[in-house]
Amino acid sequence: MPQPHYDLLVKLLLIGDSGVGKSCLLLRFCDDAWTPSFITTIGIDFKIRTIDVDGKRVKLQIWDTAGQERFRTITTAYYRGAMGILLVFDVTDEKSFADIRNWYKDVEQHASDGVRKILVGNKADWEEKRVVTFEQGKQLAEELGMEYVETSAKSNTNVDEAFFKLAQQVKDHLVDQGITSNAPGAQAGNTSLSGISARSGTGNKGGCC
Ligand SMILES: Nc1nc2c(ncn2[C@@H]2O[C@H](COP(=O)(O)OP(=O)(O)OP(=O)(O)O)[C@@H](O)[C@H]2O)c(=O)[nH]1
Ligand SMILES: [Mg+2]
Repeated sequence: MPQPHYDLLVKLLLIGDSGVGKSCLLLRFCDDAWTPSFITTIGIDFKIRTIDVDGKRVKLQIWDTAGQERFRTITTAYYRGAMGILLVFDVTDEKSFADIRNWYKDVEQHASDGVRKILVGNKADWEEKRVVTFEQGKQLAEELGMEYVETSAKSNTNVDEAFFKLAQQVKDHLVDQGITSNAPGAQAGNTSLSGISARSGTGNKGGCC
């Protein structure tokens, strides 16, 4: 069997209200690209990027969900397989910030126990429209037991940091469980995390980078 080009496969999930910039964050992280046009995600999409974490090749399979309510049944089906979740709001949109509590409840209800989470306040470049302060974001993150990162997909600020921080947390958790590799051909019994499947899945659409 050919050797896989990674040590760990890590599945991440982007959730949050429609329009907060989830797809733009993923486009920036995987393709270093930006688009000002808003093409709402239909159902679910994914991209891939392999990064280095503490000398390990970590293949990130990042699922980008539709924020629109009408896709909720499809999107929540993907929570269970996620090892890390980015809860995203828009710092210029008060409602998207208030809705984080609902997204958090959805995570508690549908995601696996060992899942790692990070709160992301996006569109930090848009200072004149900002309605949520950094302190408010940080406070909510602390209350919900997460780290807080402010990003801008537009100006490419802290986008890598957000994904790297979460990947690091997931990797540390896997290593704590004694899982140093979950690539195909890794030792049997060394492939799952507290009910979180660490195996590769296939998307129904989407591209890779
Ligand atoms: N100023 C600014 N605009 C952004 C930023 N990120 C995204 N946008 C804009 O916000 C709009 C929505 O971005 P998307 O990434 O499509 O939003 P989404 O969260 O994926 O939305 P759904 O797919 O409907 O859930 C687009 O017009 C983007 O150009 C950012 O960092 N700064
Ligand atoms: Mg989208």
